[in-house]
Amino acid sequence: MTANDTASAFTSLYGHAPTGVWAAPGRVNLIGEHTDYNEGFVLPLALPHTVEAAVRPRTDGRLRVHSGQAPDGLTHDLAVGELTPRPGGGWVGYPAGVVWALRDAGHPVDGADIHLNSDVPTGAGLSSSAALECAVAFALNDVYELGLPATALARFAQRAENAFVGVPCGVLDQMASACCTEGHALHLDTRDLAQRQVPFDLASLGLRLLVVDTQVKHDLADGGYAERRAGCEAAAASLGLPALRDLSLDDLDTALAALPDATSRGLVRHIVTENDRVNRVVALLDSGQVRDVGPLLTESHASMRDDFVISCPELDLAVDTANAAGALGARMTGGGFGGSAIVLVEEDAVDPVSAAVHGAFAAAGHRPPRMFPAVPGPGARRLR
Ligand code: GAF
Repeated sequence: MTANDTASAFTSLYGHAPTGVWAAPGRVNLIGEHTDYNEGFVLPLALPHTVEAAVRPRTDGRLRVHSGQAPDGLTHDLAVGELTPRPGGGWVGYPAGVVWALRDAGHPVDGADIHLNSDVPTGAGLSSSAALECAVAFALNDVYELGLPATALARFAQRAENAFVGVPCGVLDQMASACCTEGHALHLDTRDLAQRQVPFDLASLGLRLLVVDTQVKHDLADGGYAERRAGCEAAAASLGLPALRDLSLDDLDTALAALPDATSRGLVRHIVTENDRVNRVVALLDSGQVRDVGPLLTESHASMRDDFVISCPELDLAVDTANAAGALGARMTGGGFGGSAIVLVEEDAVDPVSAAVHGAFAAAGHRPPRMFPAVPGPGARRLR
């Protein structure tokens, strides 16, 4: 996939050249899961996989969108003035939602022709939706000269997903796609979007981060995600806190004793310990103790499996098998209920660990996983 291919496809489709081509990446989250809508900490890195958007503005109030990956092959033609939130409306809701969110805030976006081209795996917990939203948001920001900073574009992308598509996600994925930089993980405080780029160069240390896409498709709209979010918000309210971010590790036991049931105790324990793990991982990266990050990844997985209850047999098998085969640590990444795991591994253990995971999936009768190394790439940008 190249920007020139995406531009040529645009030209054949619409009969005129695009103004430009923009790209926004998918992500893996190194640690800090479900902490974002609890106003806590996350540590994502951008994948080299991107959604590319070739875009040309229109002045007649029409929004035409086409995706090279959509099975229907259709070009959808919508009136920007009539866009209304439509939960469950399919992939068109992501670009349409970004146009709607910008216009709803008073930005003069009068229409566009858009062609999308993606190599971010979908339903794999790698943020294909946020990448799509960010590619479109960055393109519209440029072609309409809106002058919005990356953090504002990420917020518009999140609003598109929350209010237009109807998925109550936090801001992790959109901020990762908008603000990650090559060679770094993004330490983000999701309360005020304060951020720091943390150097993350595993190759120079003889290490690798493997992504294991279990091929179990997950959908954030399927209810489990919204249920966890509602449970966290209810627990914070019952503890008299603005958000679970405001509960410290020191006060955790007292808070747990005050909660009425095991489900809410599990949610709270995961969020408080996970925020602490994010900050411990950042401290280890800062002090060059990168191998010591491994056990914290595995602890995070156990917390999501046992306390937050968002893992699945394939994710557990990937994590357990990788660790038994010599990985330094592993965890599921993203929303859960399927999708991908990440594995921190010594370079010379990549082959045995990969073979062990493939073998375990075959023996269990699961679909073969897709595995690839994650090397932190750049965030959203104009390609041409
Ligand atoms: C999904 C959501 F979109 C994010 O906002 C975040 O909550 C993540 O799940 C879990 O950390 O990717």
